[in-house]
Amino acid sequence: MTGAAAFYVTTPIYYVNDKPHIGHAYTTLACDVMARFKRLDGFDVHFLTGTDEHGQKVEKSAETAGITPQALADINSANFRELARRLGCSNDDFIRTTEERHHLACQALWNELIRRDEIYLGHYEGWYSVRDEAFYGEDELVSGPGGTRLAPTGAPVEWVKEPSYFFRLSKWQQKLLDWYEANPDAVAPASRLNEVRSFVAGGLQDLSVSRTSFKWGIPVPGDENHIMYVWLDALTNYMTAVGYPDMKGDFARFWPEVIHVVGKDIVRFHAVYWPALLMAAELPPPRRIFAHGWWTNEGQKISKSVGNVIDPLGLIDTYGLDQLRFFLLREVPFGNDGDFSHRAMIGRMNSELANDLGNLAQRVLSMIGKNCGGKVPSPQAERSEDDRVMLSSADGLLAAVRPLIDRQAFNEVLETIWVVIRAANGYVDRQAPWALRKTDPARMETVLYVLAETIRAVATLLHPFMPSSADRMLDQLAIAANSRTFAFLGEAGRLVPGTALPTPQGVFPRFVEETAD
Ligand code: ME8
Repeated sequence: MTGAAAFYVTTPIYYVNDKPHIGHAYTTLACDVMARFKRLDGFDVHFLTGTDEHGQKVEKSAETAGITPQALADINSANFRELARRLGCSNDDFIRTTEERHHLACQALWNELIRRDEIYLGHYEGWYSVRDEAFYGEDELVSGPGGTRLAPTGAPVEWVKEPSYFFRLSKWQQKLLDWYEANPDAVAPASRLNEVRSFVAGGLQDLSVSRTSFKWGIPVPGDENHIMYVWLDALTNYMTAVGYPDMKGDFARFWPEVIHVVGKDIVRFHAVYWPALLMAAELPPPRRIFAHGWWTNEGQKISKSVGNVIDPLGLIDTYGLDQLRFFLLREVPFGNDGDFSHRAMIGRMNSELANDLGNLAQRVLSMIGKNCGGKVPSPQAERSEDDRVMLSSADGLLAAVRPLIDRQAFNEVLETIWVVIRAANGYVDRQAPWALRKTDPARMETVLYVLAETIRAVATLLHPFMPSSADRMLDQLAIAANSRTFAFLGEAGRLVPGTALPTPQGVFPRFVEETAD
């Protein structure tokens, strides 16, 4: 279409056995920030999220709830779709694995693997965890209470014995090791790459890819007693959504320029099984898989049984959407584990949003309102060293943050922007434009112009993280809706002196905790 470079970003598709929580919101938000950033940077973007609706786990949950798996899937899929909307996500598509387009894609991939003799019929006997929807080797199990056996994740396992189709995963061991070697950025962060690499180097068994002991899934073409292993089904969604098995159109446009963002719990499926399946079908593996860390709640593992699941919608109601988006990506380096606490949330809101950014915008814009007749100030041609340093650090932001976004270093992007915000507050204090008003009004206009330009750069680059707050800041600078992309940063989109500005309004109020009387 446009000739712009393609960028495809995906979230995991979430199981519909449960309601969405903060962990799901986190992954989806991170992908939204990337999608928005790349769109503003001129890329041809496709952003996908959705739901994983098949498998034994969903079948069992539906049974417990006394409804059909399809009914359970309909209810919970709608919850995940609504979550993405409430999070302000800009996803281009929302896939459900119960859709016809997905059945077609899975069956096409299956047939292709059969045709290439990458799948064969055998017999599976071993351990399976329904909660993880994963097979485990004897040597991977850990002992649980009362001498029971558990999966390494702590999930219960059961002994399964049934006919099964197998994917020749073992055959791809060296090819995978070669792929990691040749593409050192394909699996990130490095700690996850090492984990995956040593798993593969330790030897791979063929992977059981069909089940006969339950029904809720996509039938194996030509052998309908079997349904496809839910992970084979689920992983294929990333191709379904760009039109596979049609290899022209969106597939040609976006594949393999894709980054799969996942939690660290499912890195093996994405960084071992998925590239092997693709290579076996002679399709290129994804460009990158990034596995982020795990959130705990006030220091405790989040779990339904503990009853400490955090509802992201409740957090939006309490703190505001942009505040939540900011906090989650600011608080911990993406890739590390993080702890959610109300104290930390309020701390970030008050120090960084209200004090640093809110105050900067508020005091600069209200000085412009009062002292420049509510118009963009007119700078003098002559600039001091302090002016030049300030403006060039604002102008240099895009180049500084681009490589950080490409490494999914969201907290570093925000820190880089905050360095400029803090510098701008220091510049205001040093230049004291309120004093210049009397002594040197022309100089005051220059200082306020430099600051207005700095706010423009900061708001434009914060847009992917906090879209509506950034828009409100850009509204206050009277910047046209179509002049807010990164192409307008710096000289290309300088504010025009004399442009009338609306009355300034605070964007980031302090959060005041209600005290119990
Ligand atoms: O695994 N902290 O779905 P799922 C951070 N259907 N992220 C968390 C989290 C936490 N405490 N809890 C969940 C599945 N997540 C499969 C995926 S993809 C082809 C199939 C996030 O509903 C994180 O992204 O169990 C994790 O990988 C995902 O939710 C698991 O979602």
